[in-house]
Amino acid sequence: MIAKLKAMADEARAALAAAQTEHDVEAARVRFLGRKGELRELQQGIKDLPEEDRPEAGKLINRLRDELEALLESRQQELAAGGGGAAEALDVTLPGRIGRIAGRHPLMQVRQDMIDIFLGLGYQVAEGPEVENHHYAFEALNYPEDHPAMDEQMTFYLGHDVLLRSQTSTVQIRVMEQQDPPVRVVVPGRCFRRDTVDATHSHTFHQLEGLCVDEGITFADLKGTLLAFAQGMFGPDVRVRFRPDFFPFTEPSAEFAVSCYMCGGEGCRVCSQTGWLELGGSGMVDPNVLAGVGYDAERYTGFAFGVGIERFAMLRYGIEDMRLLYSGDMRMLSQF
Ligand code: 2NL
Repeated sequence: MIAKLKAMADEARAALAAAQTEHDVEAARVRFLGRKGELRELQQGIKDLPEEDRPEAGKLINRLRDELEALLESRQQELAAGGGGAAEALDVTLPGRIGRIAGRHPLMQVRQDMIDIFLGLGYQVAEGPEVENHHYAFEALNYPEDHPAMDEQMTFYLGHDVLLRSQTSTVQIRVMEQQDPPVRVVVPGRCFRRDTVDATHSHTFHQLEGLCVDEGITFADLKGTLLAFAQGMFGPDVRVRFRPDFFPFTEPSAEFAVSCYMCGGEGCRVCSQTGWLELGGSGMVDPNVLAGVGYDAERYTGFAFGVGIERFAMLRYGIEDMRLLYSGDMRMLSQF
């Protein structure tokens, strides 16, 4: 009896492994597990066994039935999946799953466009620490000892003489310490100010500053460079305007603005009817700053400027609330 069962089991396994169609599987089911199948036939032979062997044989038959049913089921599924085996259930002709492709954050797009313009003008890009000390943040930039920018109300202090930079000028100082003129460098980077967050202010923001130092650099070079920058960013038809301003590190100093790219200077909603968009500050590097890094301030002159990257991004993309730039909200970011 047991030998017969084993022989039947081997045959059934072989038949299933050889089955090539769902029809073959069904035929095997009828032959081995069907109402008049081989297993049923053997089961009926149990009653002819000696009394003490019957429970053992019954158990064996039940186990075999479970095994064969499971085998049938899995073979059936393999064939239904369209292949002769598990390996072939993979259809290599199906198109792959396409992952989501990331894009640059709008701030970083604008930053790169700015950098590209200056690369075209022969500038290099430098970056430096966000955590600074009094010397680089203020002293080297010709701030007087009692300047309010050093106040805890305006600058984040992490400890005694450890603070977060509020502009990237600290890096230009480091560049000048490292190399002699000519210097042509732009410095993009994150800056920090103790501002209350609203639609146009953020405690953490981004700047791009530029510095050019060489023999014979004049304010005309500053104007021509910032005109090229403005036209690169807003198109060939824009004009630039300079008005007197004050910074400790430049003399003379000037704020600069671009004629409104929207209305051409007529006055519209974008420029608040002024015809101009203020972009940043600029000026001729104060001789004290040049002398402070060891340059001969009689021989070399230079200009410098600084702009906020958020401002440009908001203008270009029509973003009216700066906080959206930091929200990480995909409904916002996926538009760029
Ligand atoms: C602004 C003003 C400015 C500079 C930044 C600079 C750097 C060195 C020396 C001299 Cl190392 N100047 N940077 C100069 C003028 C203005 O930024 O309003 N930025 C948004």
